[in-house]
Amino acid sequence: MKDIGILGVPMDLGQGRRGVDMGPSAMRYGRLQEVLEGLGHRVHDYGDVRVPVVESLRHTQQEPGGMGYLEAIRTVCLDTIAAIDQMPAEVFPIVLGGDHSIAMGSVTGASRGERIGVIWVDAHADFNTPETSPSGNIHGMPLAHLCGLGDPRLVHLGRPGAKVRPEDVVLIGIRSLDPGEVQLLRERGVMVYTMKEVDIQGIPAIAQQVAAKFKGFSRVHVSLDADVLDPEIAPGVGTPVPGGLTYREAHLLMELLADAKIVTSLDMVEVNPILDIANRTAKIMVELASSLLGKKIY
Ligand code: 5AB
Ligand code: MN
Ligand code: MN
Ligand code: MN
Repeated sequence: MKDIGILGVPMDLGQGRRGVDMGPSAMRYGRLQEVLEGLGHRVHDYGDVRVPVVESLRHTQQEPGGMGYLEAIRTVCLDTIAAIDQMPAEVFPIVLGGDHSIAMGSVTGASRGERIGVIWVDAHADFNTPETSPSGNIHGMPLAHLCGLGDPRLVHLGRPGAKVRPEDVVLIGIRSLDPGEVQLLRERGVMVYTMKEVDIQGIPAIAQQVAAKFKGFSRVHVSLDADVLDPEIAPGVGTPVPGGLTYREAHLLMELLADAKIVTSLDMVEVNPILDIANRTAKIMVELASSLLGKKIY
């Protein structure tokens, strides 16, 4: 039994598509709290971090997405850190996005100032810096900034310096990388399981390597981007890429991570209900959270 804290961060400033700000509502509507309580956990919902409405910021920039929203994103991430700090230290935070730029706040908050392992489950590596980014969208940059690369205003969030060591990061499900990301990931020695690796090795072997890597870590965070799933089963995302995890691969990964008992925090991001079909994507995310948090069928 765990104490779980749910926190919504309805952020849509890190990319150009409206609708991802409704992700927290969609996952709550998908009965996240009830499902986790059904597993025997104690769950408290801490509500949402306030995110400025994009129309209210239009004076800073015309185009949606992009670096013009950096200050606003920075403030939301700082508020996310503060909200997690309000949770007792033993609480397992589940942070609901919003686009993936929220992870600069959620991972920093969840680390509680300690060394933290990060399992980034995503079609993308989100390892761009403002210099390498082809789009300028900050949701493609959070992992690089957590590792200390990029714009200092996003690197030194909350406390100075990088929050994550590149060697403490594992990427799973990757199938879309920009050239600058490939170079940075290689340079920094980040462990990358592309979809090719998922196909060749299978989820069990990958989960076993991940569990071995993070054995003994006091903090391990899973950052789950809905677009890691195949768009056929999870259409409600802004940046779909074909050839993603199947329903069972995603569940098996969560089930094996649950068995390994290493994970101490989670975020679920990039669910866009406007692009979804009858809340299917949010529902799958809720089910995946339940697998990660110990759902047993037998
Ligand atoms: B997501 C792209 N690499 O930087 C970029 O959904 C896509 O949080 C980023 O993983 C996708 O714009 C960000 C082309
Ligand atoms: Mn992402
Ligand atoms: Mn993604
Ligand atoms: Mn996306």
